[in-house]
Amino acid sequence: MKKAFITGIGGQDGSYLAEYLLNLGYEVHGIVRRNSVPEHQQTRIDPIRHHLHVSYGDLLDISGLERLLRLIQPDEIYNLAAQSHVRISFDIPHFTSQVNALGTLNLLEAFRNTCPGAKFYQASSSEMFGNEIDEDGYQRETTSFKPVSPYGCSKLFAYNIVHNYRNAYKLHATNGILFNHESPRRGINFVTNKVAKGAVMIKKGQAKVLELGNMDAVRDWGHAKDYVRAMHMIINHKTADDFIVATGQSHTVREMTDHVFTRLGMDYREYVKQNPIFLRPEELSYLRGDTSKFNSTFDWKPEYTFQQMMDEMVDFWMGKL
Ligand code: NAP
Ligand code: F7E
Repeated sequence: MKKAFITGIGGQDGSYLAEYLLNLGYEVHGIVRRNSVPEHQQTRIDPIRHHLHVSYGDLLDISGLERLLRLIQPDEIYNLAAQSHVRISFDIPHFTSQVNALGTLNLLEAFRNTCPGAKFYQASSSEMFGNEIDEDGYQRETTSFKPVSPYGCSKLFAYNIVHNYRNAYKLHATNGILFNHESPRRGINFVTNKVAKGAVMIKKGQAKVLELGNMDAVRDWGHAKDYVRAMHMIINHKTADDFIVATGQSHTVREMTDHVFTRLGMDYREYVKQNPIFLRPEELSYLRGDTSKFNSTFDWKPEYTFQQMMDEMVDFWMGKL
């Protein structure tokens, strides 16, 4: 039985990945942070909690990471933990950098010192590209990185240190450069789930308006469930490498909002207002990923279209609220 160790197991991706690996027959371990309100912290993994081995841990606590990895001796390590909200990274840049950058270094050190034969996956991000776009309108593995947020800068450090550890210490350390991916499990302060929940609240008479930031931003949105399958493929590739995972199709925030409100029989222009509080000091305007390298290496097809994914989120809130 293979053993996996997942940081961020209680997050959107961590919960889907844990389910996916359990179904493949893995023994799945993970860490969650100590929280003063523990009853809400593990809701995404509650249904599978009794199949998992969950310990308290923190990317900032290297001694705890070393102790766990020495004990577990995992075959695969997935580093999904992060302060993952881009706008909030402008409010807490030091913390974001410590967790996302130095936290990754801590985990790499623990990996190198305790179980160097394992494989390592780093949750890298399209946010590292900033506003760099190739002439044909896509970002790919060769596009240069010019991040425009503390989050993007912290993720670029992590991406680079993974390369460094791969080359310097001959470790199987990989980067998945994932574009935005969503689901009903997405935090509700990310734009897709905020719009899905907000529109359903208006439909049900529980709210009157929805306040958003920049509706002209363009994103390449896929489904988290599809993307965790990609993570497993990347970490198990015969050589450690870096891959873009995206859909290759992009939409504006406005188009996404229009789709959600139209599905609920409403016109978004009657309910959506801009509030500058949701604008960013520097914005990443446009993302569209070229997955040629990934698709020519792996047999991967997304199960969800953009529309199906948004509809699933709307249906989730219709049932829940
Ligand atoms: P998420 O829902 O925010 O989950 C992040 C998880 O990390 C949470 O469970 C969080 O726990 C945990 N965490 C935060 N700080 C930690 C620390 N210091 N030590 C241990 N755990 C910590 O994010 P996600 O959407 O699943 O994304 C997973 C990873 O992929 C992240 O690294 C993210 O930056 C990256 N990524 C995401 C996307 C995307 O579109 N979703 C795209 C590219 C890359 P708490 O609940 O205690 O905060
Ligand atoms: O914003 C705009 C906002 O916060 C998407 C993370 O998973 O993907 C995610 O980062 C767009 C931006 O995601 C609101 O300005 C408008 O242009 O949903 P988001 P993100 O910043 O793209 C990357 C790949 C990651 O790696 C990150 O971890 O939507 N937008 N109005 C808004 N965004 C939010 N959050 N709230 C609004 O009201």
